[in-house]
Amino acid sequence: MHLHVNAASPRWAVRALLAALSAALLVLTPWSGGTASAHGSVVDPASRNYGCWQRWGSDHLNPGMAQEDPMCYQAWQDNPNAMWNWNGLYRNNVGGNHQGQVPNGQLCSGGRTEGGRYNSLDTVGNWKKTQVGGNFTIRLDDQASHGADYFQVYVTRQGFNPNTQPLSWSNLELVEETGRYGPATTYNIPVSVSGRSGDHIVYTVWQASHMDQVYYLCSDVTF
Ligand SMILES: [Cu+2]
Repeated sequence: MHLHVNAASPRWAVRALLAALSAALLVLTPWSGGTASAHGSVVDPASRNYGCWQRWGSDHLNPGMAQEDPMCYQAWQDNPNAMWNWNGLYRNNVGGNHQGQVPNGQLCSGGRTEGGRYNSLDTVGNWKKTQVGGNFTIRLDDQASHGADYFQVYVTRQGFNPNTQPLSWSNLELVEETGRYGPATTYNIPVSVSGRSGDHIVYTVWQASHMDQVYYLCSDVTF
């Protein structure tokens, strides 16, 4: 009987070492999804964390990021997993109550979802922006082909300054609500807005169809 203890100890040590190694690999290895945990995000105009992953994912230890792209820099400092898991910014079981589940000032982190992994995306500042016209198309990649019950697209009101003001629901105007999209790996959502110039935030709510899973995605744009 006492042999069990002696025999088990080295095995546990090996298992612990292997677990530590694979955890380290998970943290160190950039990945774009394609696994069982794949979900999705708005890739154009890029969501905040997708953009930071796209620009810096292969070079995220570059100290030049602090100067060149300070908002991404603070995001990587806060939690690199916000970028490695760029496709995982969702809440489950929202019951359609988006404004109740996602408080003002926390819209870009989906209400500090996933244990706070995405909190850095709420940081107010000069995020890199994508140039768009009054008519543009949102492209959303859905690696797991969840489908959509609907998409709601909001744009900040003219006069709101995304570089200095935290984002609240009252700053947003609903400009598009779609019908159902069948499961696919990419969705295109045409949007038409008027009366906008300068810097804005496009806020996309993706109600997935496979279950009650909702994605809350901030994209920084300049009209
Ligand atoms: Cu998913």
